[in-house]
Amino acid sequence: MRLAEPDDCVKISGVFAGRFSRCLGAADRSSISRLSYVTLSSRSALVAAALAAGCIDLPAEAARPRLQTYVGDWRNEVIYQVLVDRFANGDVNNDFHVQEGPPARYQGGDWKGLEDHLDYVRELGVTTLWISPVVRNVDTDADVDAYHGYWAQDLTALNPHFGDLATLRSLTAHVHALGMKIVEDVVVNHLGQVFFYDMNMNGKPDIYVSGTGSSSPVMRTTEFDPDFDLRGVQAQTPLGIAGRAPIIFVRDPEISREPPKPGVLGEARAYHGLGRITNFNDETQSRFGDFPGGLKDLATEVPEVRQTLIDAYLHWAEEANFDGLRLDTIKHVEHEFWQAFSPEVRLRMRERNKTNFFLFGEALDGRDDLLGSYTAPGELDSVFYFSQHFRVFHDVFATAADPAQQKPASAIASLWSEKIDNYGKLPQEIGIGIVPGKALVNFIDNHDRPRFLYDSNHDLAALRNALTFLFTEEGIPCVYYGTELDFYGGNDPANREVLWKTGFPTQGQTFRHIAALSRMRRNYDALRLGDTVVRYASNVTSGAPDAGLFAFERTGGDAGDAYALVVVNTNGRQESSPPSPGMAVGAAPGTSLIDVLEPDHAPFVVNGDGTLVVIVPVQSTRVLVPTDQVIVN
Ligand SMILES: [Ca+2]
Ligand SMILES: [Ca+2]
Ligand SMILES: [Ca+2]
Repeated sequence: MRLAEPDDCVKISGVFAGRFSRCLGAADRSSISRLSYVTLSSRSALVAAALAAGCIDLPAEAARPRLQTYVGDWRNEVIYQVLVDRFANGDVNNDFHVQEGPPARYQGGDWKGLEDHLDYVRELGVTTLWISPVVRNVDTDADVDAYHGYWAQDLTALNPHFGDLATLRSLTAHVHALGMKIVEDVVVNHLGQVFFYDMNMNGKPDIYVSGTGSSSPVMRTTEFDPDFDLRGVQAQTPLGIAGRAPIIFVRDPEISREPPKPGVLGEARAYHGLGRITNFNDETQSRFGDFPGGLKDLATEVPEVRQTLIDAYLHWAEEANFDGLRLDTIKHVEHEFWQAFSPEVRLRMRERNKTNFFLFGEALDGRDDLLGSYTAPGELDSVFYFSQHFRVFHDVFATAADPAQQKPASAIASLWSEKIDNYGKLPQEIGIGIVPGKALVNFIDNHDRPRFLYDSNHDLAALRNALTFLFTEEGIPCVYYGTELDFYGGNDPANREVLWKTGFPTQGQTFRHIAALSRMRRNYDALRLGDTVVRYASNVTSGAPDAGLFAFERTGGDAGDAYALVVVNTNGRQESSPPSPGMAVGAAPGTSLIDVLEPDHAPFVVNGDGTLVVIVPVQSTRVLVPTDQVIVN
């Protein structure tokens, strides 16, 4: 063996060393652990030995993946949102800057950990993973870490806390091998805390206190995160303002706080430079201001910036074989950006043989018309149904214990009736082939909202009822990791619990409930593909037999003759039923319907006049399917 040249050295760590240590004996393991750098030739020998032992699938990890389409109809998918740092720690070699315990610090989870626990995810019945952003971040800012991945610094590098390209490719390859899919989380609105505004022009980042005189309030200004100023953040001298403050990029390699990459992102002209949003209701601030925390707003209208963002994120989709993009903070970016971004992404993925590439966006906003505006022709396939998060999952389900707080079930009908006006009326060209209003991403909670159990004062029955609703309504269900284990954290970061400390149990009631709902949704075309007709929507939450009752049919459309009638009692205090003679339904008179969630219950038979009598126990749901369509498994 020749002596190693520096360039020949390859670090053996992460997935590579982990796989070795599983395959080799104890003596070999200890020698590997001492060996952080080996020569290429000795590495090759180790690889050959491991391949011979059948424990490394090297081509899948090392080679550029051959892209292909894994998804037929996105409504067949169930999305599972994973905060990578919090799900599973599969490789302690990447645990730098980890501080176990405090939820605002890195905890050590990574892609290898997720790959190691795909069986857990699969048992839950979810089919598509949405993972944290993959690119390198500014590691830490003001003693809070970028464990969530939303503080990008270098779009050309992967986040070393999560793994390397081989690890990421290995994860996506394993996901696809199991028949699952995986989407990339993309932020184009801003980067992390990468520069400061040198307001006093002394070349260093300062914090000052001003206005301490008797008549004015005390103001604390940090040059990293000054308030919005439409003129641009201003330099200030004792003589007054002095034009735009210089933008100075920070160089602190220890925490990856360095001039951003690639290209133009390292220049001041790539940013709006107007300071932090202080009023989110101000459209100008919302569009052009820095996100709170000093997340620097990108000048997404500058062609070079726009192209850089498209190229950088598509690169990872191509390198890692992602099946779609979850797009962050879309309402803080101009529509023209999405009109340029979306068609180019679709075309380029199609050129690489991947169609049905899903583009879905996040606007944290209750305005349904605003959400829908991003699904206009030429923009996104879908958005998170945030209006429903507020107006249904919070207002109707999470408040079920209190009739004074709870909104009636008619609020659901009212929201759904807005879909037809607010969302794009045609599938996107070269998109997923589904009208946006029929492919909304439904969710109960996520990493930016208090968990449902926190919001509902730990109302487990309400959670399970909300989950049944999530899995039976039109659209694509999305489950936030930990929901299956009854996590109950409040606002960020309390809602970002470490999952692996639970030991990945799969026998809890909520876990089994979600698994059963996934199976049910898979079994019944109506629940995935059917159109929706609302059959009953109570106006009251108490004081009447029908309090809290809501019923909708799923049938027709791409489901053909498949039929399901979902009858929900949102009420937390009483059973509920429609007034005599029952509710009018679309199933023919005499049709016998089975509750597939309670198949031992006697069938419900449609009356001769087309009405149906159905009593729904407190805070539960009946999913009724014609007897001749029932699938037994
Ligand atoms: Ca780790
Ligand atoms: Ca300064
Ligand atoms: Ca912006």
